[in-house]
Amino acid sequence: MTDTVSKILRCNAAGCKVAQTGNCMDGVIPAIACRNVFGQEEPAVGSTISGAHLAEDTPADDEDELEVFDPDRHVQLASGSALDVSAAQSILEARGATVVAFIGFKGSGKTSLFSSIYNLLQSAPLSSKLSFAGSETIVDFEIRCHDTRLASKQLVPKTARTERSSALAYLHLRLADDSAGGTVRDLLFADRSGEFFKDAINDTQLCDEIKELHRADAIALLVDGEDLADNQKRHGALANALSLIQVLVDQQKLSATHNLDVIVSKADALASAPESESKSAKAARQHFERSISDRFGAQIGSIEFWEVAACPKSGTLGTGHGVPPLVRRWVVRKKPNQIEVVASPLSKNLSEFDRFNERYFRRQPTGDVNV
Ligand SMILES: Nc1nc2c(ncn2[C@@H]2O[C@H](COP(=O)(O)OP(=O)(O)O)[C@@H](O)[C@H]2O)c(=O)[nH]1
Ligand SMILES: [Mg+2]
Repeated sequence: MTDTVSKILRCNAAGCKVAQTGNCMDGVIPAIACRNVFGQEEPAVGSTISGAHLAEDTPADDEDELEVFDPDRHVQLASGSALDVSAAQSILEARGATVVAFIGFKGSGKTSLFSSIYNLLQSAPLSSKLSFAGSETIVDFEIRCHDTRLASKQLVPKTARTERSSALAYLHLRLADDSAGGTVRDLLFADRSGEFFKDAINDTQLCDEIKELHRADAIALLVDGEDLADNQKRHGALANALSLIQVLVDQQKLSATHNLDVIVSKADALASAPESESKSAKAARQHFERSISDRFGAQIGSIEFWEVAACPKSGTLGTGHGVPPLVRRWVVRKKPNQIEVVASPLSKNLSEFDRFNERYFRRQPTGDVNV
């Protein structure tokens, strides 16, 4: 054994176990790229303890020693948690991605919508063309989707609430576009608590904190279809959505460079409303859409109107009603400075798992990685 000097990864963030595991708590890859992580030189005895390894207060018994990360032999796995701004930025810089920023009030269906995309991809490609090719945030998707599944033993599907305190978080999905020779498309969904948007209407200074809008390729404004179907709540819901757009336009957070998608969620609630309510809902919705186009058409780059039922609780609409065409629209809405990564055509006669493996690591038949 010889005395060597090795670098131990440390982190300034409380609770981060990078020193023990080598993995950044925020999922930044490589961990040293995280702004909180730094390497500390430390004399170490022997040559096997190194890299992102044991902290001083960790029992250093030989069996627990961690190997140095070797890019030729090891695959760096993401922690699977939601990404912070710097981790999302790393994906944008490394691969390019379509950024979709979700806005709308609490309970309008933001989290359910992008979680449903992940859920739909579990069983089949979207519109038979867009298939799952990986995600850096699988753990967070699973947490958000759990209550919509039978395993949760919930009587009706629910979506885990986005906590008021939680800051801006990004969820990541990678899709293989079979209509474009298997081109890999990365999507980043910016999610934050709906209460924040309510506060922003009354305190316009808060708009400066909604930084995700600046870089977004699409801004998805969710309007609660359940409120729309309800005579008591309808006008308040539509007026609040209009106020949110107005505030964002006034504060120059929404402008001619943006694509705004106004999405009525929970279409199942509208479809199953009694006829009298559904007639008034339809008329109010048409008026609302006209008002948006008339008032903001000249100030916002493009405005489109959509309807989805990400997670229907009643009626005949299937799970994810209206979601696949919306995703397709997002996928092609990329700002021009992004990097296109073309995957090798997928081999035929492979299992879905092998096809995923092939897409994710994009291995050629020789085993070379061609990214
Ligand atoms: N009926 C119905 N409820 C939905 C649908 N999508 C979401 N929800 C429910 O609406 C509630 C709020 O959704 P959530 O995504 O958390 O809203 P967020 O606060 O905007 O993120 C949850 O209980 C969801 O289960 C839908 O398509 N139909
Ligand atoms: Mg939410």
